[in-house]
Amino acid sequence: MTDDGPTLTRRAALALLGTAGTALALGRTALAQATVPTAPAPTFSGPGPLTAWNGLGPLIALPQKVPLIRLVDRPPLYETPRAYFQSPFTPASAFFVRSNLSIFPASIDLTTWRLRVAGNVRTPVSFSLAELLQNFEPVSVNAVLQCSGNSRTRFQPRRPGGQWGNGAMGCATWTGVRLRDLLKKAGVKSGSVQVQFQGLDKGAGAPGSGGAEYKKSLDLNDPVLDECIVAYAMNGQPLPLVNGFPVRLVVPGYFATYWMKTLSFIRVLTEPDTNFWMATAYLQPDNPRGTTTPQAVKDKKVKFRPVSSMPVRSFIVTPDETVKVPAGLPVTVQGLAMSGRGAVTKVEVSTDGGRTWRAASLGEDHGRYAFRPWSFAWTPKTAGQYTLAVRATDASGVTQTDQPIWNPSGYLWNTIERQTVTVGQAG
Ligand SMILES: Nc1nc2c(c(=O)[nH]1)N[C@H]1C(S)=C(S)[C@@H](COP(=O)(O)O)O[C@H]1N2
Ligand SMILES: [Mo]
Repeated sequence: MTDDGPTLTRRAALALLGTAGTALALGRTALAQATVPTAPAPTFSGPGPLTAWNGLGPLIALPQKVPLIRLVDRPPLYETPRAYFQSPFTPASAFFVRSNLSIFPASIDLTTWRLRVAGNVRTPVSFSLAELLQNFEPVSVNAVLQCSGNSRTRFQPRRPGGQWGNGAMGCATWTGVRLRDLLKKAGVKSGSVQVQFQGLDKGAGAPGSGGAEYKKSLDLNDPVLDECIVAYAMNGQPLPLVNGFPVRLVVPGYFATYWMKTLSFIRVLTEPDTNFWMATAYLQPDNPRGTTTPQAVKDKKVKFRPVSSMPVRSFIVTPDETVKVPAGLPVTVQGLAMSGRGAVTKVEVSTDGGRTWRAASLGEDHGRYAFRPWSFAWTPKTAGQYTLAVRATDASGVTQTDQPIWNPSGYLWNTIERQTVTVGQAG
């Protein structure tokens, strides 16, 4: 469990928004931030859940990036605006940014940079970027990267941490070297249990946590290891530095916490990793949905385990709350769906707030770990307020529900998303 460190200003802004109890468009957000810098920090037992699609913050551009919604500056939490999700692939320049430690490298010297593989191996090895590019078979995967705290603003009672709307996710074509090929070069010795990953970022981490080095580990017998890629390209281009240049780990279907940026150290371990980022942070209740209650946590009745695969989710991208739809004319409702637990098999849309559902058409299949676009033709007959909702089903047989999720860290939100639309008289 970890506090992503919202600023006082953000908390204050959230308090105001919560009291107002409204879903806000971005314009009003900036106003709220500007007018309440000194309001007291609320507790996270209130205010109510935020329902705006995106988190709330100013649009700020980091180096190599387009303006993104800044939630926190240091460590950086920048969210991708909704409009970029009109495509099932997210441009690298618009990809969300999140780091747990405050000091991220400002440059990488490729003449000295090496990716090292060490620990319980026959031969410790290291690779330059050129060697990774030239000496290994390149492989690609289309995969969604999603923060485990994506949509944390939906939690009720509210949870501390980055107050993400839905934009702490993105999908890219990742190209690089199979992790297994690198491990093979080093030769994993018997008695090994996990493989640990570390990048180049530094900083104190949560106060008193001992989390000054961001290290994540995967079990050597986890089948996901066979699909892991050490990626040097994102949509065919080098990764932006803040998204992990020169290489990052890609763990298809798993939450982003394992997708180590500026990956530079791979260590084969003979004991399970008990560092802060494995044993204390990024834990979910030990059930598939990752849900429990505040009372059960208080009573110490909850068994936790590290987060791993992402549950099925779906999102309405257009129309958004700024669009006025004319009655009697067709409008296409569009969006994306995804699951880390099996391909998306069905998407359904409701135009009556979730009472009745009809199948949406699935768009092009870019692979089981990618965003699956969907669309739904809708002709609202009469003027008025409508509530659209979307739910997806994946190959594991799970369909999204209205049941909220609750856990102390605000992870794994996948409840049905809704969107209000105003339909006006045509002509
Ligand atoms: N080196 C490094 N890699 C990291 C992290 C980090 O703090 N340091 N954070 C992880 C988390 S929690 C997330 S959500 C993603 C964010 O990736 P992005 O910034 O490319 O969107 O990176 C993951 N990999
Ligand atoms: Mo994250």
